[in-house]
Parts: sequence; structure tokens; C-alpha cells
Amino acid sequence: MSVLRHDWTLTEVQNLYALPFNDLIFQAQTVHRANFDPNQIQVSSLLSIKTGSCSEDCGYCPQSARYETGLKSEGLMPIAEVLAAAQRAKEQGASRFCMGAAWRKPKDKDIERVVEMVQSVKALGMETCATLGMLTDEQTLALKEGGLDYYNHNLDTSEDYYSEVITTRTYQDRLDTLARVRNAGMNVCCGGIVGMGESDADRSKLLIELANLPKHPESVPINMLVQVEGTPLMGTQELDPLVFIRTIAVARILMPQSRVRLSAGRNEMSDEMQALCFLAGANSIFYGDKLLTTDNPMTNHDLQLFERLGLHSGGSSYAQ
Ligand code: SAM
Ligand code: DTB
Ligand code: SF4
Repeated sequence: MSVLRHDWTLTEVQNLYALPFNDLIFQAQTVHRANFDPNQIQVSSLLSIKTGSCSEDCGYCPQSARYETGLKSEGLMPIAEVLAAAQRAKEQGASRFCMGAAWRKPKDKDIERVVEMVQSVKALGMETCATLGMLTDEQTLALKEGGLDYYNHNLDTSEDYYSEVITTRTYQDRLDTLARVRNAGMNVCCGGIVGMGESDADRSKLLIELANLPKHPESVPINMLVQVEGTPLMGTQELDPLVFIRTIAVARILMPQSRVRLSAGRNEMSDEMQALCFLAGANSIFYGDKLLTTDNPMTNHDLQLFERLGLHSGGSSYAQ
């Protein structure tokens, strides 16, 4: 087991990024093997339980009401439909079901509905995750008491670059929600997006923010921007895929016992690139034909990829 540090400096992290690729991947794989079964991948499925018409201006997001993306908005989904989707995800092999809502923050009555969803999904024997925006203390406790296992809330990017991407809520708002979730005793799923035009230093600073939280998030999603027509970030210069793989490796080294999730953007990646991400220490994915509103690889394709790489699904939160 590796020592867990919460005092990473910018120079240290930039030095990791600057290593020769083979040296970086070797170091990440060494850390990975000291903490995890190297061939086991945790698999979660996503469902958008409330889609579009969001008041926020996140520059990457097809669900913001401010951008013309052609997305059809939908109100909060009936529980029976959520349950049917969770059942399908379970049959396809997912161990965790993550419910996402296009809200700045939920209303108290929304939380009651989500708690019912959580309880019915848990009754299927699945782990539950939700991503609903900013929470109050009371709402956080209601979700925890309702049995929610994970809460996803991303920092998205560095504090410096943040205002280039989002203006309707602050970085501190995000840190406050994360602290509430942590203090309530829920598992934290927190990561970011790369490929939004940020600098090398911004990527290092995002990873430092995550690693220097009082406790590492149990799950760290690293998303590659999915460029959606109509959003302000459409047309952003694409990130060098090798820099994406380096980001996974550095996340693995900084947060040795966290599940590093190869998240959005897999549909645009080759099988070989995904294999390198797993080698660099990614050990969870979103599985199922859709993310929230955009396409994910087909489940058959993922099953074949697992077979070709000798990977198996399993595991839950932290290193076992
Ligand atoms: N509305 C809630 C919020 O923003 O906190 C929860 C849902 S929101 C869609 C969850 C996360 O999805 C965002 O924080 C962002 O990191 C990620 N995301 C959204 N659109 C994306 C895109 N086009 N490419 C990559 N990641 C994206
Ligand atoms: C995360 O970090 N990525 C997921 C999940 N957490 C909620 C969402 C990705 C969304 C990609 C764009 C879409 O499908 O709408
Ligand atoms: Fe709304 Fe979340 Fe999309 Fe931002 S990321 S626009 S808060 S759904």
C-alpha cells in the first residue's frame, strides 16, 4: 500500500508530467499494482434522470438552457423508469448506478424523489451514485440517510481556468458541496474535464486540488471534453491523446488508492488509447451506450475490449 499524501506541490506534479512517457507509465503502473488488482475495472452506468433546461452556463455542457444544442429537455423521470434502467444496467454487468440531473441545485421535494429512486435501485443490489448540483447540509444528510453511496460533484478544472468555463457558480461553491458530502460520510466522486483549452499548469493544478483535499475522493473521473455543437467549447483545439494518458498516470500516482475513472470521451478514443489509459492506472469506466446525453461505446464493444485485454469487472470503492 502506498503512503497517501495531501501536500503535493506544483513543481513536483509538473516534474511528473515532464518525465519520459515510459518512466511515467512505469511509475504509475507500479503504484497501481501496489494498491489494486491491475486487471480489475469497476463499472458504473449513468442515467440522466432530469435532462436539459439547466440555468448554469458551463461552457462544455449540452444541457445548459443558454446554448442551442438541439437537446430535448425532460422533467424528473418517474421512479419506475429509473428502476427499469437500473435493472438493465445490472443485467449488462454494471455494479453501480449513477443518476444525473441537470440542476444548479435540487429543491427539497426533488431530494425526496431521488431518495425513493436510491432506495429502489439499492434494493436491486447495486451501489448508488447521484450528481444533482450544489447541496445544502439538510439535503446532503437526507441523501446519506436515504442510503446514497456516492455523490459526484466535479471541480472540472483549475481554480485559475475555472472562470473561463463557468461564471454562474464559484469554485468555492463546489468545494463547499464537496465538504458537505465528505462530512456526511458519503463516498466522494470528484474529478474534472481536460481538453477545454486549459494549460499544462491548469491540469497539474486540478490534480493537486483533488489530491490535497483532506481525504482523496474515492472515485476520480477524468473526462475528455466531448465537444457538442452549440456549446461555447465546440471547436476547442483537441488535446494531445498522450497528454490525456499522462493525466491519468499522474492522477494514479497522486491518489494511489482512488478509483481513477476513464470517463467521458471514450467513444472518441481508439481501443489502443483506452488500453494505455488502463496501463496508466485507470480502473473504472462508465459503461452503457449513453453517458448522460451523449454517446458512449456500445456495451458489446466494451465487453470485447475487456476480453481482448484480459480485464474483468468488479470492485467497489477504495483499494481492497
Ligand atoms: N448538474 C450537475 C452539476 O453540474 O453539478 C450534475 C450533472 S453534470 C452534467 C456532471 C458533470 O458532467 C460535469 O461536472 C462535467 O464534469 C461533466 N460533463 C458535462 N458535459 C460534459 C462534456 N461535454 N464533456 C465532458 N464532461 C462533461
Ligand atoms: C463525470 O465526471 N462524467 C459523467 C458523470 N460524472 C456524471 C458525465 C459526463 C457527461 C458527458 C456529456 C453528456 O453525456 O451529457
Ligand atoms: Fe447544468 Fe450541470 Fe450542465 Fe452545468 S454541467 S450546465 S450545472 S447540467
